Amino acid sequence: MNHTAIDTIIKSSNINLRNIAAKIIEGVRITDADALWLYENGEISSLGVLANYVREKKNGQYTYFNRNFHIEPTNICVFACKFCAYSREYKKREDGWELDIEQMVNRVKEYDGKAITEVHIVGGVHPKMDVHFFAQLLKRIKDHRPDLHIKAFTSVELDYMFRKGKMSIKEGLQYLKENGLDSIPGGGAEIFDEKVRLEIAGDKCDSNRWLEIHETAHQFGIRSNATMLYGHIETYSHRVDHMRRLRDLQDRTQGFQTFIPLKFRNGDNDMSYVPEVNLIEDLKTYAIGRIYLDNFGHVKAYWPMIGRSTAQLTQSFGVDDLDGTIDDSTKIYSMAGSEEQVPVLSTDQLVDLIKDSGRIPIERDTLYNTVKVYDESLV
Ligand code: V47
Ligand code: SF4
Repeated sequence: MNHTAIDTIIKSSNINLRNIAAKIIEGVRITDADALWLYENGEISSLGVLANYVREKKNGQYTYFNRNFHIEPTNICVFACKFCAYSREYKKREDGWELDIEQMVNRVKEYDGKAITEVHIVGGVHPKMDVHFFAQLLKRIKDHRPDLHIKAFTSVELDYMFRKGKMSIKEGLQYLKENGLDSIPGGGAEIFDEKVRLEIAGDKCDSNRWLEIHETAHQFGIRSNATMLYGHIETYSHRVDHMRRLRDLQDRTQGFQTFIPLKFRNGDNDMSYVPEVNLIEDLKTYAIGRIYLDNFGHVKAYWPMIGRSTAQLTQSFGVDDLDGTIDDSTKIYSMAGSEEQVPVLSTDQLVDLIKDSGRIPIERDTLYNTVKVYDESLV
């Protein structure tokens, strides 16, 4: 690893920056106050150097990706998050979509014979799709393709289906696991601060419940991801508070795989009046996430949302994983004004995008086992 850049920061005339850099080099966790200082005062090139130091210490020159596809069972939703451009009310369901099990299994069959390792299933919270419906869906997918890893349902969806099915979190997760659930995606976290959450996401699954579902999942050996929706009405302190709750949980379980900052996009939703943050703010958020979450193995950028050029750049600001490989068919972002209206990238294109950033692409499975290293020098 090239230490020259961080050595320069260690000699910086700014005592706060010097102290934070020293902690990072010594592997000492930074405090909430440090993270806040970096948000408020950290200049972008120093943040890049510090985040890249942590990134390379953890993941070297590797950038991971996996081959997955999405199924979105429905966009009908009982909730009305203000940032959401995707959901439709049940009473206006003719404007949305509702897939039945057969349609979703057929979607899986479209990938027969293709080297896909994961299906990511998330959608709106439909009042009529219950825990038994989803258990049956999982079972049908596993029966058809046992090797496919099923990453499914945000805590928001799980919370609703367990409550409706009168199941505890443990009972619900056990039931879904028996039917084929392998891991849980990171969505629905938004921002944990209760006041901001209430304002933007109403009465959906609260922060403690989101964390409790992930903690229980980890106790069952179900790994999960964690997102943070940033760049709307939250403050820097709210972002630090969000990450602190994740870091604390991770200390207890080690069950999170990756942290995924999600940039708020303001297209066609009830928060369209909130301007989107700029690139510097994006890079800052990735970098501070990488520095602060010292117990997370990976930081992921979801390229359809931020665009492929920014995704390339994030790899110098802590990111070691790019999601959204091939045929990315999710609508949650394209409906809110994502950078990539047709977010399709072939594996070869993604590999080139990573190589062009000077990193070594690694195809991984959901649990970060190596499927293939794309480095000619290792062949
Ligand atoms: O929870 C919704 C976000 C999330 C908007 O775990 C928006 O591997 C920005 O969580 N602007 C769902 N964000 C997507 C998600 C995800 C994506 C990729 C990978 C993984 C993973 C998880 O999308 C929601 C919400 O936070 N979202 N609307 C919007 N207007
Ligand atoms: Fe429903 Fe999820 Fe959209 Fe909120 S973000 S309205 S829970 S689909």
